[in-house]
Amino acid sequence: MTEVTSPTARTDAQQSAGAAASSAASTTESRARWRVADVVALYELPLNDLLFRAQQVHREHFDPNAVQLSTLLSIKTGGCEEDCAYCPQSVHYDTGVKADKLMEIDSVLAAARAAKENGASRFCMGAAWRNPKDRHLEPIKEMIRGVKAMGLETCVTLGMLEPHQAKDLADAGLDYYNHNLDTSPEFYGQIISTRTYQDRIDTLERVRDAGINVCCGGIVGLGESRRERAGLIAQLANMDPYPESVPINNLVQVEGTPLTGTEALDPFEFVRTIAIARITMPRAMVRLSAGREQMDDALQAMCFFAGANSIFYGDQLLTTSNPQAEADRKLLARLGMHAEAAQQMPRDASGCEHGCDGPTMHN
Ligand code: SAM
Ligand code: DTB
Ligand code: SF4
Repeated sequence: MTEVTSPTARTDAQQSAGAAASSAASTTESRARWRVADVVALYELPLNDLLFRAQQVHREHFDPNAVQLSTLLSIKTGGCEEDCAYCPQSVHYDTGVKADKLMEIDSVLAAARAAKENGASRFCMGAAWRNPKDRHLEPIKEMIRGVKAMGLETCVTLGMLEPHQAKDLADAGLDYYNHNLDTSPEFYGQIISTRTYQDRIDTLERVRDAGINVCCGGIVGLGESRRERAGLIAQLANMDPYPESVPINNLVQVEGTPLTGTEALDPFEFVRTIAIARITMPRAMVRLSAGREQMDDALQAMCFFAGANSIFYGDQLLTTSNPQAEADRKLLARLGMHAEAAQQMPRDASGCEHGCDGPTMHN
């Protein structure tokens, strides 16, 4: 039977070190390799066993009742030349999304100010580009500096980057770059034909080399198999180091895209995916991303129990809607959860015996 308690170590030395260490908090975890079969075995656990393990891992590293809030803004909407089959912003599909120019800096900063006042701690700016041109980066760097000056963390997602562009963004003080692997290498070709999996990995390496935190996850409900979902998680978890932030999107079906009409994913399979992201990437922020508006409160609560500790907060994602901020505040209050004001620092192995995150938790 497949071992489901730990990833496969790369070397004998790491293997013996890994065996001696506890399953989740080991210092060898970032060097350990998850085989797709290991991840499939996690998917096959009874749901209660999987959730119990995920919650244990979650509590070893985070305050289980804290949620980080990121607000998204589409700073350049539509007209994208890529053909991602899920995306309403691709020129290849007739979805009614019209192509806009890059927003003015002042309007972006006004939106960031509103997000801050509403309680967000991170502001994410998304552009529907295959890749930005160098001339686009000047205003975007201004936006990053302006948003940072408000005390918000910054994230941008602009498509593929050249090494000098990643460095430029790092010099402007960018905290996170979002670029998703989206799905497994095997299924990828059925979803996107205009750029390769390796293109995505190259950009992620450039972001990492520039010293920017990596926000990288994927999208489920595309019609992929469980093994292909496991393949995505294995790819993410085997990045060395794995991403600091892992958005898990559930497909929002938009009329006009080729994926409209795809059979919806079993909600428990979505919860399992969150739990497995938590177990395989213990210190990452796991973000319950697109698709939340289609979930009821109980399902979202299960996702938090499974280890999700970040959400997109604000009435709009990029082109589709998100739960109203007021509804999210009420949900968090009903669950006894609270918004994380700033970056949640993962608890280290010497963390407080009460399961707190450090001295500030005792105030
Ligand atoms: N153009 C950039 C790129 O592709 O990297 C940035 C924006 S793109 C919209 C960011 C991510 O949003 C995609 O990688 C995908 O995971 C997610 N996404 C896009 N459309 C979606 C949809 N209809 N439902 C769920 N997630 C979606
Ligand atoms: C991510 O993984 N999900 C966000 C963010 N990164 C940029 C985008 C979700 C988009 C959902 C479809 C839309 O609103 O257009
Ligand atoms: Fe373009 Fe990004 Fe949409 Fe793909 S996901 S079509 S790259 S905006």
